[in-house]
Amino acid sequence: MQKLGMQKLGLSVVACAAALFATGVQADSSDPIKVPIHNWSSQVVGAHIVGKLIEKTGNEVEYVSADSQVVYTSMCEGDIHLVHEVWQGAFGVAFEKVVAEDCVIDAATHDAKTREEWWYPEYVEELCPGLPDWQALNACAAKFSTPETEPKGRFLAGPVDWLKHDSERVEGLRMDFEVVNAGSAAALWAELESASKRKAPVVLFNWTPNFIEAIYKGKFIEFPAYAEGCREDASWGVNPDKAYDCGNPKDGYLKIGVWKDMPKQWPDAYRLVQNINFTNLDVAVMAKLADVDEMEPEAAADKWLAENEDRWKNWLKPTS
Ligand code: TMO
Repeated sequence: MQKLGMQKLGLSVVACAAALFATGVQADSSDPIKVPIHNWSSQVVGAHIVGKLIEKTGNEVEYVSADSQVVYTSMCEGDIHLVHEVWQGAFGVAFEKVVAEDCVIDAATHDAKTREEWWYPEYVEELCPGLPDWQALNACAAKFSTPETEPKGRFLAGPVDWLKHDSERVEGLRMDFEVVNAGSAAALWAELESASKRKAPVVLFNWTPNFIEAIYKGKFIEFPAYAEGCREDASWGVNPDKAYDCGNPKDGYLKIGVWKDMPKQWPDAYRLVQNINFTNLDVAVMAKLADVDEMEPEAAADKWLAENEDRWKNWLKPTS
């Protein structure tokens, strides 16, 4: 359904671009800046923070529900104008491809350092000695089995559009696990809560910064260290015949990407966007406001803005 929406959007943007050529552009355009809404909470809250700041530059914002992989193609085509949470682990490949094609600008790097990886709550260590090492996990794979995956262990992955290549990794490292995708982030947290109450073995996808670390003790699985080449080059790593025989980046970047014509079409908004800089705490707080405090995204964004006025006022100052 989201993909269909994207195609329709593509058409209207072609018309829009044609009109733009005809008139020429000097001041910030009156067209709205299109900001995607994805399927994890810090992003949804942060999109409204970024959107509200853009509005302070006198521009309009339109929020568009978007698949978190397809969005890079959409941004390349000018259908979407800004992605403010580009996680290296999940989206680095898609993002770097469109940057290399010169249709997307790598506009800013947040201070936040990110990690996205298989994760378990602390009590699982008693059931499976040797954790967080991946081989120790694999040695007790059967303990993680469910009727669906028996006799293999279940790895509960995120929604498919986060494209974590978990099945490729299971194959690359010859693990006795089967990947089951959760339908939503909320489904991951519900499963974690239920397993924790029963002290049942569970290994699932998690990331940092996130609100989870404020509520649960736990650790990421340590796979063979990520390195350039592991994802593309089969000969790299412990399995000479398969790619993805490594973990995700541990100190991954969090970036902001924008459509190549944003600096021309919305120069004031672009100046602001280059100054936006979220820390680990910011991203964790955005997730917490939504997932723990159960605030609506707009109200959560207002709260964050009220508590960080000194910072964003500086981001809005024109640089001379
Ligand atoms: C992109 N994500 C933070 C959900 O891993």
